Amino acid sequence: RYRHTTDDGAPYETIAVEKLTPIIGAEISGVDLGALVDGDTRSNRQMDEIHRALAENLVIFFRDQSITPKQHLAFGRKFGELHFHPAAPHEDEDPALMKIYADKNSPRANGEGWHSDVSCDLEPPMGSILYIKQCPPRGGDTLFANMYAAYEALSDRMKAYLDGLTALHDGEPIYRGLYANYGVADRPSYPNAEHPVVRTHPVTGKKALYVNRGFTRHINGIPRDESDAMLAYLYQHAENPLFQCRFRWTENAIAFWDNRCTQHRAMWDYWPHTRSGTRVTVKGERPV
Ligand code: AKG
Repeated sequence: RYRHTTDDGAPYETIAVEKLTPIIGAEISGVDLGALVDGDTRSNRQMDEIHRALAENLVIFFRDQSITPKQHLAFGRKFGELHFHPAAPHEDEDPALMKIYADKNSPRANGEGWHSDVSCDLEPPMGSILYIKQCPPRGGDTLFANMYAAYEALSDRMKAYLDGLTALHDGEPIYRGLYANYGVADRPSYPNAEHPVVRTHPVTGKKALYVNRGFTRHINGIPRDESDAMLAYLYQHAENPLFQCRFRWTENAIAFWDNRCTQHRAMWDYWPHTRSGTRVTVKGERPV
């Protein structure tokens, strides 16, 4: 049985942090992100506390934000260089502004299966900042899962088995189907990369399970049927609702998740309605 302990830590002073569950997710209030990025944030305690809230909760949410594409990009840059998606369509203003869009004519929607963003890149993104401007009347929630918790809940024998293993992550199966119909002008590339099955988060030093249904093809160095069985088990384990939260969007809400220790999936349960937004993605490091 998995026992999670939450350490609430010191109180926040410049933002309010309301946890969605004890295990993952928190809603942040008392911050105007547009004003925050336009101000001098180097000495800004709010930015430090947002960093801390992300590290503690893995995904954080902000409601009723009014930010321009420039401010969205600038907020992302506070956390590092921006990541450019290898295949997805982007807004005209900037190639780092990825479109998230589905309507009644869409053949597919983004992120319908559990994944960690672009884990097929050699240096997958550390975080993604999604700003949803148009919501369906209901539905279109996003689910997030804590991969530290998924790792910690494995048996000691399973942890020992996984120690040192790597897996191949491949973008092609997802991206070819998803973006083929978008009329992307540039020929998309479909990266692939090998990453440890269990990675250590560079900021918290904690171990997280790092295989996902979306991108992971096989575990290296073991027979294919063993890899298939092992991945099937790990996905089922990682998808336990115990490790999850579910965010119900409202217009102009923002979700900011850490891809290094979470997975997420979007619900496309709102057809024929439209859901639309943009994502800014922050570069990450090679997983170790
Ligand atoms: C992503 O941006 O990676 C998604 O999976 C889409 C999330 C969403 O639309 O809620």
